[in-house]
Amino acid sequence: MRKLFLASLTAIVATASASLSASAQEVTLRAVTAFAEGTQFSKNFERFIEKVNKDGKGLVQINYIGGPRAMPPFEVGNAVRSKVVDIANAPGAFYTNLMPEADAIKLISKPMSEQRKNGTWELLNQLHNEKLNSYYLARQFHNLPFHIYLNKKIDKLDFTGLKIRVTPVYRDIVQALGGTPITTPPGEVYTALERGVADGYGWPVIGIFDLGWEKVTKFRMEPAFYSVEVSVLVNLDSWKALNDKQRKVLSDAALWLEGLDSESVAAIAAERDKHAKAGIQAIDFGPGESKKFVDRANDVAWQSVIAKSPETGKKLRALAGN
Ligand code: 173
Repeated sequence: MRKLFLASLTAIVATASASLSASAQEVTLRAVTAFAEGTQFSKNFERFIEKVNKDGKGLVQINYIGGPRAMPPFEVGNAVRSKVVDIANAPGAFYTNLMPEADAIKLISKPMSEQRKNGTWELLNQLHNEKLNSYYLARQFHNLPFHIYLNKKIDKLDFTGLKIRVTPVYRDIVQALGGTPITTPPGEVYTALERGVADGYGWPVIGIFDLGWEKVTKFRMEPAFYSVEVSVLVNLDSWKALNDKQRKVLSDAALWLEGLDSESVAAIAAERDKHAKAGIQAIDFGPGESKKFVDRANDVAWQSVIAKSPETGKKLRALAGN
């Protein structure tokens, strides 16, 4: 009798600890994005989440909390730093308050496969570790540029008298050309244009249709410049708490996500076409002026990064090679 009791007790304990270790093995991470759900700069991150949730069954799952409805975009960096969330999808431009060097990521346009080999990823990861308490899991959109969109026609590269909506991505070049920068998150762009609070805005070559901005946009200024960057960051404590198998699910999905950049070329062509159909005209000052603009945009942005962080800024510029 006593033997039987002990045997069944052992069985119960064994079952209980098995399910305990099974559930302890599957970790659920909370994720937010700095862009509206379902829009261009959240979409691939959402595909990444789907992939992790499929490949990571029994190991690691992601609970997608959402975008700006859940958290203000400029708070996302701080949220991943302080572990309010475990994963964030955000551009460096939205957390330069915590990591001034994040403003340099837009100036690095080498493919991630190269950045992972030549030391760029390593340096940026180290900076994210130190300043954002985060692991730099992935960087998206290295081959997608930005533009300045305008509602007032200009006949030379001069923004004097123009108020232009910016984030840190465009602030230095807008100021260098005499414009007045107004910083807003993406969610406030439509109203700023509609009310004439802004005469134009900076944004990537794709994505203006997501929030209806084509209705309040007349011109797209050429040339395209910089390199869009939206990174996936994992809180460093959350990352360290994962085991090797769990980290592999995330790292493999990160490489897959970076591989989606191959879709950019077709997306750019389709979007420029869509601009034309929506009546958005290109303002183009020709190859000479365009080159001057791109060189100026690069120089003022690097100067600004190097002024804030001389040693690291110079290292990043050497790695970027521009
Ligand atoms: O314009 C912005 O809000 C911005 O900085 C950005 C950065 C990356 C992708 C999309 C927008």
